[in-house]
Amino acid sequence: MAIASALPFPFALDTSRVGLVVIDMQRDFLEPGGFGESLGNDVRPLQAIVPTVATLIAGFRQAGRPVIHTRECHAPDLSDCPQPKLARGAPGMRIGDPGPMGRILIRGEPGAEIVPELAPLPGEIVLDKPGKGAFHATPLQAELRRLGLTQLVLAGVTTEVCVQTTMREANDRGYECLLAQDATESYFPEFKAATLAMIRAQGAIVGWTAGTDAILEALA
Ligand code: TIU
Repeated sequence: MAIASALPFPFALDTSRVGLVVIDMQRDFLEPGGFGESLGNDVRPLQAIVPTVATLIAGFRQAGRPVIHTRECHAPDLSDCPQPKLARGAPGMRIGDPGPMGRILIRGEPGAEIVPELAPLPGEIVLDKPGKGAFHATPLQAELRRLGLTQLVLAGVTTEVCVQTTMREANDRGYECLLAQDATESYFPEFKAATLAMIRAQGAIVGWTAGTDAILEALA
């Protein structure tokens, strides 16, 4: 079923080969005291998309299509965190430092968990990733092959960092990528707008964008 409203041109959704990838909807990015705020950001705009992301996830579950969740986080001993990444952020609020939601961006800490409204169901794939892209140093590619997916709908945060990086990684690996434009957000509205524009430019150079309602209508 085609999504006629997709940009830059209709997206031919293959309901038997599409899966949803929800990027980093973690407390560390959405709640005060986490990694996102430690980088100097106002986290409130990101909280606003939670209901839309929940609707998108529910639609994929309803259709019996895979939902894959990612979490950006690091091993407790920081062995998977490059030194330059470690050195960024406000001193005392860097990766691995103690915060109100546990050690910042560390696997297993409360802040690294996905927000409760979007909690993965038992059996859904949850990938912990040390980078911005979800393919780097994770089994994502193997999981997509195992599931027989050729198309990915992407959602989550932040649009121009982990979502766009993952979308570019997937596009280079041959996946057709559709970004759910109202189920993603940035700390910088102008960066989100630019990301949507650059994805669609040059005849879908990175992929397509569409609204959650249109995606779910095509999936149903
Ligand atoms: N800082 C920022 O915009 N994003 C990140 O660091 N990670 C994700 O986007 N998940």
